[in-house]
Amino acid sequence: MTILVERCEGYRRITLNRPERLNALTVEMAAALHAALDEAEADKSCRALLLTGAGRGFCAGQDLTEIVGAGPSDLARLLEHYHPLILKIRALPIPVVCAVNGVAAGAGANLALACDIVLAARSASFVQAFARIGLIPDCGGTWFLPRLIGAARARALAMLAEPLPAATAAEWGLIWRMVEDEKLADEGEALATRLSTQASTALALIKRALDASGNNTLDRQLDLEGELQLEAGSSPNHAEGVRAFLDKRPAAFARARS
Ligand code: T3D
Repeated sequence: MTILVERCEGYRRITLNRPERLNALTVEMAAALHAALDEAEADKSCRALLLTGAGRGFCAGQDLTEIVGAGPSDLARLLEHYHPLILKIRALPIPVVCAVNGVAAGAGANLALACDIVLAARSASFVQAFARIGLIPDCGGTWFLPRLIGAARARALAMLAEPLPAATAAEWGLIWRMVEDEKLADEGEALATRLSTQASTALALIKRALDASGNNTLDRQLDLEGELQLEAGSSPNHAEGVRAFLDKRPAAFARARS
């Protein structure tokens, strides 16, 4: 099995599972991952996802043995599999936590950056390895990097293809947080569990609003906020959140997405 999917209370854990190749991606694996995301979306009781890797790596990007001697049409075929995966993660109406347990290189780095909240182990690193093999960052790398860390750092990471240690990635704002290696699994689970108990409609709408902001003017974004706030405000979770605050008790949000 190239990926493992576990159903946990309120969320699903997806583990990339080709540890002998540092979980390098194959077309088969990308298809399995896409199917797992579709299934998670269809299951209304699933309110968060946790993505991580088996073994000492998170994901070493495209499995290079699969593209040896590949021509342009083969490369296009690969991108046909990867780009929908990235768009799918961004479009999912649930938060995706990525627990980067080791090196995240090439498409593997950008798969992690496509997720909503990225935690990384101290020993992990992020490598835009593409230029080393005569390619450009794909899977959204040229989009995510400048937005997350600014043009100067994005250019150097993409052109030099040097590993960025997790500590620096956190310091630069490429990821949410670095944690000690032995704490990564617990922290990832705690985050996914916590997100799964929050107001799911609000989290889905926050994701939509933030993703749209990069291409909006302030007045268009205010319009969007108004539209989405009306939707959030008419959800039973909003009423429960307010009642819980006034009752001085924890909110008991719906266990299923609407
Ligand atoms: O054209 C297209 O658009 C297609 C899409 C492309 C998107 C991409 O992702 S392009 C970038 C592809 N990825 C890379 O170029 C990274 C290649 N790997 C590395 O540079 C290094 O392995 C790492 C920096 C990630 C880790 O280094 P290290 O020293 O910790 O481990 P290692 O010894 O290099 O790797 C361990 C094993 O995994 C090794 O196999 P072995 O010798 O034990 O049998 C190695 O060959 C294998 N491995 C690592 N990465 C890949 C891989 N096998 C196939 N494909 C890989 N990407």
